[in-house]
Amino acid sequence: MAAAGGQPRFPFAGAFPITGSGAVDARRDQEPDAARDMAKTIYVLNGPNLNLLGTREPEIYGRATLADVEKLCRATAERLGWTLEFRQSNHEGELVDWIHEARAKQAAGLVINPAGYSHSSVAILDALLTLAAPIVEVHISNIHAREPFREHSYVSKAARAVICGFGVHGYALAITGLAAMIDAKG
Ligand code: DHK
Repeated sequence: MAAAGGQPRFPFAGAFPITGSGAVDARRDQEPDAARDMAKTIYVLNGPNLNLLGTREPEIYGRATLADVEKLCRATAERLGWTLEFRQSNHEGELVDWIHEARAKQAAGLVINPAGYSHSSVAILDALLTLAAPIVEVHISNIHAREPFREHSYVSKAARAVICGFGVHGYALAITGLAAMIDAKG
């Protein structure tokens, strides 16, 4: 196909720009930075009612607040040289969206306390099963020493490790263990 001026015309030229090596090099310089950041990022996701930590059934979940847990997680991650995304939601779909985000951004690993959704959510399990990165499941309480319905967790099917019964210290153990798993692989 030739344009009026005798120049060949490529209808998809705009969609598939042919760039000089300078532009390609510039992109190459940028992309690895973002990829490198995410390669050092761990997601810590918290499910429903964990925003009430500290005041919710303290005889089971203790007196530490979610802000205390975040501080503990950040200190642990920082000591190990990891960056942290720390989130909590009372909504199943939002947790699923964050798992998709961790997948899309190629996070290095994910810690999740799915709280009540542990025992009911196939949607969260399915989302976790799409992640190539290792997953550690955390429960503050010992779910095996409580009501029978808490003994089964759907999420465990996708988890490389499960920690329960250590109180909020379990989060620090989860991050430490996850970091060791990632380092061992990479
Ligand atoms: C937290 C919850 O909210 C419960 O629904 C789970 C978990 C246990 C925990 O121990 O962190 O059954």
